[in-house]
Amino acid sequence: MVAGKKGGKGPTGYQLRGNRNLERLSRITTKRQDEEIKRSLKLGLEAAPSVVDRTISLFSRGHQPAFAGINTFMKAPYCEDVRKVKNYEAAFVGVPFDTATTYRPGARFGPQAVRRISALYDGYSVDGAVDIYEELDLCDAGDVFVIPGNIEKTFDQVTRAISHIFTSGVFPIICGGDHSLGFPNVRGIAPHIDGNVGIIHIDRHLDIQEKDMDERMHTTPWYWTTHEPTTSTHRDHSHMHDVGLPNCRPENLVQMGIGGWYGSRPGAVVAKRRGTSVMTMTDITDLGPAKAAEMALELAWKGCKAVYLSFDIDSIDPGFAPGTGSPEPGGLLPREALEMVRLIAREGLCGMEVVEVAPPYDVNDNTAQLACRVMLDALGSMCVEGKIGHRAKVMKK
Ligand SMILES: [Mn+2]
Repeated sequence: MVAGKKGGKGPTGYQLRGNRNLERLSRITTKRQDEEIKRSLKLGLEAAPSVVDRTISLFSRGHQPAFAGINTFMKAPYCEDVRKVKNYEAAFVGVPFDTATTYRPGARFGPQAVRRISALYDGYSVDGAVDIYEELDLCDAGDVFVIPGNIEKTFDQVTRAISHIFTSGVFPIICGGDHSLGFPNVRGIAPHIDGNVGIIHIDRHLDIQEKDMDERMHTTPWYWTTHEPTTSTHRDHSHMHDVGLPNCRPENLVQMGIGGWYGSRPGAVVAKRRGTSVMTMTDITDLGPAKAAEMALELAWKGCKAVYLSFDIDSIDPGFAPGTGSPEPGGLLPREALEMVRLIAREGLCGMEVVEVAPPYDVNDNTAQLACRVMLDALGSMCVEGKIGHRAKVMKK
């Protein structure tokens, strides 16, 4: 029994997870924290004599205070020379692009908002029994140079950038930007995977129509990502070449949380024709988040070598996540969304994106904070399962 010495065992015999987790966390080294203190004192100078805690520096150079300092994601090192990204295990990368929104814009400010609120966190989670700060070499790779007003050039920039990170052996945590980015993001990863790639897409919207107002928009990523051969019987699009990435099969695209009254008409035809798995919000409430995640994993992983997670923040009810471009009431509760993300990430991911955070409509940074949590919960879950990071190296016997 790995229980804590005293606490956590009730009369019912139920062992509190919290106490079990405290035990696990106590065995993780504090190497990074110790290094940060040394570095802060070296770069930030010694504190005034009246400050009793001598680990505090004069100028803030580490995580504390959370409201101070220059924010990268989680105050991770800024990998300014992106050729050195290979020195890390995971990289946050911003894609500040919202030209492909069809209702209200603003998601170009998503990465900055997520960075800002991420300063609240230090990577330590009792519920998750994980210390990302110690267990994962994380950096902030900065933003991709997007071309405002030009969707196609931006797609090319994004694919090349994500491909650079992925082929450097680094897990990409992509922060949008609008959902059109799903296509160039996956295009940066899937060609480097020797086998099929499943996609778990959590969203209120299908986002699988061919075009929207004559262009590829944030309503179209999965049309261009999932493969449809020209042998298909349909002839209702102008191009006669294959569509999509050859190793992204529509049967491995699981679309979770779909519903509401906005923009589904054209995408529904494509989803039906290609045979994607459409799990409505009602399906999720019927199944419960755990069962829904289990089913999504089964469908996405079937015959695949890897799975990619695409999380649209508008999948969470706008009561909690108002800062988004196309809000749709009746979505997931934050607790449900985060539980599903943790369960999905547990099996490992080849990359992830969180998109559609539009800070101009946000309240108290709630939406940006939820986006940050989706990233952290996915990373934490993968660390615990040994899918990412170096847990074995930092666990004391
Ligand atoms: Mn959406």
